Amino acid sequence: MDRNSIDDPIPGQRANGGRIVGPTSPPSHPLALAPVTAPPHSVDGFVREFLRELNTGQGVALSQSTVNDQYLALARTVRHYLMARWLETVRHNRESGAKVVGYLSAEYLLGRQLDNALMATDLGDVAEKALASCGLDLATLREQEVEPGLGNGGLGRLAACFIDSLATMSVPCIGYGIRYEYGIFRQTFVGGRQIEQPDTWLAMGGPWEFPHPEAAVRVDFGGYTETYDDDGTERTRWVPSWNVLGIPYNYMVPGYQNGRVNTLRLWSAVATKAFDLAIFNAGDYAEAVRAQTFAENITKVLYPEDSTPQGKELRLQQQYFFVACSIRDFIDRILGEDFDLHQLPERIIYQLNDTHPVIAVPELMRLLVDEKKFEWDEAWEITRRCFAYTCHTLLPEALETWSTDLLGRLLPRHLEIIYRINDQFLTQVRDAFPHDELRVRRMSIIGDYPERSVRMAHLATVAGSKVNGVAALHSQLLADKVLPDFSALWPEKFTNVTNGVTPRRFLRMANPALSSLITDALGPGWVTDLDRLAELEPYAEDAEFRREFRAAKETNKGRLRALLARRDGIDLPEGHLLDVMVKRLHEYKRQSLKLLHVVTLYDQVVSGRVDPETITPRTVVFGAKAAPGYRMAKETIFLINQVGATINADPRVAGRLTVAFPANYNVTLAETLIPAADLSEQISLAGMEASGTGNMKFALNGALTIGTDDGANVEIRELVGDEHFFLFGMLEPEVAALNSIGYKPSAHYESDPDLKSAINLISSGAFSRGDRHAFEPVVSNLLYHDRFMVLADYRAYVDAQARVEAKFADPEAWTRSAILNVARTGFFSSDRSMRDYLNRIWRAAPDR
Ligand code: NBG
Repeated sequence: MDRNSIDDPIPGQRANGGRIVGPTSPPSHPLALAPVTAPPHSVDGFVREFLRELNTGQGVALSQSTVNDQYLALARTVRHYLMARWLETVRHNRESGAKVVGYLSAEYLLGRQLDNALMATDLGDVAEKALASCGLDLATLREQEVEPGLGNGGLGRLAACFIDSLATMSVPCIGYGIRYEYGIFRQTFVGGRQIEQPDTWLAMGGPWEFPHPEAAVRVDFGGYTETYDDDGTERTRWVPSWNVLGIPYNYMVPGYQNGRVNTLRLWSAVATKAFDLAIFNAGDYAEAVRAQTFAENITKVLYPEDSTPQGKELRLQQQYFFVACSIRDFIDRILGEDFDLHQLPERIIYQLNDTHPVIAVPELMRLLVDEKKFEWDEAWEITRRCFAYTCHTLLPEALETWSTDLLGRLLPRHLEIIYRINDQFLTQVRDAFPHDELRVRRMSIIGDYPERSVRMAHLATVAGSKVNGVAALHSQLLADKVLPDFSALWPEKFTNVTNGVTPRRFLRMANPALSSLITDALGPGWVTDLDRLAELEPYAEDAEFRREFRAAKETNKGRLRALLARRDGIDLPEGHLLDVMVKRLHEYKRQSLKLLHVVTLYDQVVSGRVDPETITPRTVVFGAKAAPGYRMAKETIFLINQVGATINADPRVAGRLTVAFPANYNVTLAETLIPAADLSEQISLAGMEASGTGNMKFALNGALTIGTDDGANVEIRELVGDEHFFLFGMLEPEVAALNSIGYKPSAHYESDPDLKSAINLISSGAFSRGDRHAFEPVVSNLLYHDRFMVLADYRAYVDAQARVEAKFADPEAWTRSAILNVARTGFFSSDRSMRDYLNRIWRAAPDR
């Protein structure tokens, strides 16, 4: 694989650290001590900055500018206000020597940046007035921003919430990740089926990023290893066969009105040699640029699988690429040559966000042993203290493995290091559990079946100083069922940190109506101290407050109605129970259970069993992307769309039942959708959803949850109380028991007339213009396979929905419960999650 030769990078560029050659002390000037000052917070000051950006940045006059020019100028203007704080934060970090959290994540689902930056700087009103004085509308400019969708779902969004919280809590943190040129695909529907389109988020300019090509880092791949004599010591070195450059792009991560701006550093791959002039001159243009195309593929596109890795070589390249860059960045550029790496664990803790960055473990070992010439044991001691691992799943198919063939071809030295780590580890296992070779095989980092491969979760668990799950139930199941041998060997290694969400984006910013109601009652402090929401409890008994709370919900429904009309041409009825299920499409999450409920409601009316006048008017909203290669998920989307189209066109249920499935659910849509919801659907099969974080966002915005005893639902219910949560379905031990005796879905179909009738209606062609086979894959999957026990929980679910309707009929009781949901879920702030990580795992502290 001789795509690139091992040349020095572009002349004038230094791969390792990009330090500038020149005088030993950095340039200075008295005026540079305060390098940039924030522009004045006045409307006039803002106008001046904005016009300057428009003129000198975009090169246009206001009168000639396009909306995109105006958006870009506005973004850069707001950026100026953060700049001084950013530079100051970086300087302070360097000088204080405080321990840094290096959050390693292949995904960051950031959401739009403009509003967040306006909120962090408290410039929303100033910007609005300033723009208005120029004849411009902030809301219109805001709509121009394409959100950076550099993640698939919960895992990537969690990373974004965490870095927000760390900045707000003044904890030094660098988020490290990948700058995908194309993020999560844009979903559209054609004939009810999902079509994926590339996400061209950078097409109109990226005003929030700061590229630093001069600080490029070289990353090697391929080749072989050899031993050599190093003054009497035998050492190994890696002789790679090709390489690429990683260019850092920095993004600001502003704390909430606290003067701190942390950094998110995303890496982009380019070729070490732009093209081969000799080949070009000889006339083969395609061949001349091949190396470049090849290198740039590494960060071209985000893999769209959520929770089900495909084991593709390019993905391993992505993973190694970004962690190799990130470790180099910290050791060579931030710490520098003089730093004694024995002290590394005092300066950084790398948090591994799932197994995607785990190849960082052998990479740090390689750096210490091969390059810095540390003894193996010493290097291992340092490495172990520098990493901690978060597991985000319970699905066995989601645990990443890499075939040793592939890994050895791409990273031969890393594979050797992994083997040696494994040898030492298995010796330890044999010492602790003599004569138990079965256990040794189960625990080995190297698996043999179905092919010889590296089990990344095992490597992470062996290397990590701590291993955590993401909700109480998940951490328990992780220790008991996913990694039981490891928790038996190292019980103290395992811990829980329940996920959280940032109250800034998902309450303060997304729900201005409820936010101001809360601020009127409690003052503004809750935004950074969400436990204070508890003080809302007494207001649940206050009729006037309840009225205002309902009014806020109505306002939010109005905003959603306007958005969906504009965005999707969807006409959302008024006065309905707004029932929302938004998350990735996955069988274990059971969108098909929600769908069976919808079909049942419809069936009851059209069959004449129920008088439509007696049912609770309800609008069911779905939002979900399916991985492009996940057939069952895509068939489910098709079914939902066809059922929705039929129901929405049927006069017999008009005004009573509506289904809306806006395409391309993303963070931006979530911000309008979640605050409008009455009912939050969290209906995964118990024991399958590690945590869920949407569930937290809904509760904090005053929706009631209908949910199973799964993931963080368990903790939500414990906190809000049984009367304010609609629990249904089997518990995890019941699921396990049913699995062990053998589950027969068809028995439920036969014994429950409503279920039978609903499934028959789907198979009858009623939703497919008479085509009885249109939904065959979904129907037969439910009847004969049903791995996630949809049919087993159907009856309990439909009954729980009847309880929902009974309660919704009493608006005062419903509102009381909704207020208590808000008041009792302050625990789910990601600030609290970060405190838990700091205390239980990182042993680092805020740096004020
Ligand atoms: C997801 C889980 C969710 C959880 C998020 C964040 C993966 C691998 N896991 O339940 O499915 O909320 O991680 O922890 O994407």
